[in-house]
Amino acid sequence: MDIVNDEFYMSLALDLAERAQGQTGINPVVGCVIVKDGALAGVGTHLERGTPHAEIHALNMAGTKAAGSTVYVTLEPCSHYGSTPPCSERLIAEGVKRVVVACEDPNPLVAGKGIQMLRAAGIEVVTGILRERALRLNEAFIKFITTGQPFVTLKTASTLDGKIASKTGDSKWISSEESRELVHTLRHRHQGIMVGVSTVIADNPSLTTRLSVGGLHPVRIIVDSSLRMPLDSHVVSDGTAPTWILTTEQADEGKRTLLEERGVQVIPCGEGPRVDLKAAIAKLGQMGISSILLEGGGTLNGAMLEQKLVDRLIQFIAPKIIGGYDAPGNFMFSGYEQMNQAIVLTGLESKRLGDNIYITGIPVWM
Ligand code: AOF
Ligand code: ZN
Repeated sequence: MDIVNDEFYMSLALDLAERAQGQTGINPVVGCVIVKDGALAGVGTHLERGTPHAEIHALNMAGTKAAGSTVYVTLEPCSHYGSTPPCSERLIAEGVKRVVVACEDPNPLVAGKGIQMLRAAGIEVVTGILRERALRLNEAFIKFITTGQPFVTLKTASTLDGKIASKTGDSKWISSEESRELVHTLRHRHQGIMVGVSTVIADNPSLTTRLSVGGLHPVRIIVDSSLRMPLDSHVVSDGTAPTWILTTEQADEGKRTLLEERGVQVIPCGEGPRVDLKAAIAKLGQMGISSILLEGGGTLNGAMLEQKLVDRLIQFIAPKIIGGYDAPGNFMFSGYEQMNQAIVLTGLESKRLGDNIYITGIPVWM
């Protein structure tokens, strides 16, 4: 890569932040690069909630070279006392000359105050360098810190005719190996993974992250209105990751006790007969889940879409046609009458993964 302008160092800071995606909990991912006299002097990334921010690691590495340096940081330096003292204060104390910021911090405790503090101390501050990439990287944090609600990514894999299984229920495999690998990266990067109990009954999935380099398991969140969860399913019995069941006030007390005895957390959401999905999502936010990977089936996907609870959609499309009038589709709901009522996606991105097409976009909710 050629050194042309500020983007050269900011893209490194963004790479550092990107590699930590999934490990900072409800905190943002942030990267920082310090440049002194035209050479790298320090790098840092925020690793885990409750531990030092990116700027602190980079400043510690730069040592006395911090004075008079340019600091590249992917998120506005903080101005508040949280688990750690404000990064802006430290940058001022170190005597840095210039701070280049990709995007502002939407946290109401910061929201421009960090930049103000730096400018008031006579530091030159430039903002908006690679801003779009920085915003995309922290889309879940941005939603969570401003609304208290988790960011929901709906992920699905279907044939060209929109089926997620054959008419007999066979689904192994629709998508390519490359697509299935990417799913594990997505699991690592989300705090929760959500499916319906029908998926557990049909496939007995473990819903864990399996990457050659290891990875973090999301909390397994199962929507199960009438506690049909089999006690011998992997998610109940394998102890690999926490399992939470979303159910209703009508749920059978005896079955609830059996699940709780096995370490499963049972969370009533609404009177019933079905789980109140809006209430469930709000509750998951209160429980500290800031991002959810929704892996369907079709009925849960459809219900989540119908209730406008999806923030991003990712679909893998395989060049296969399976047919079947009753074969399940990826979005099952009663549907709209007019094409102008259709759910529309913006910000489309696509690429090929093996012989699959990966497509992602953001549903526009009106
Ligand atoms: C930065 N650099 O690397 C991060 C920032 O709980 P605390 O004390 O870690 O504070 C978390 C808040 O600090 C978080 O919501 C966001 O506003 C900011 N995160 N800021 O300057 C960093 N991780
Ligand atoms: Zn900070």
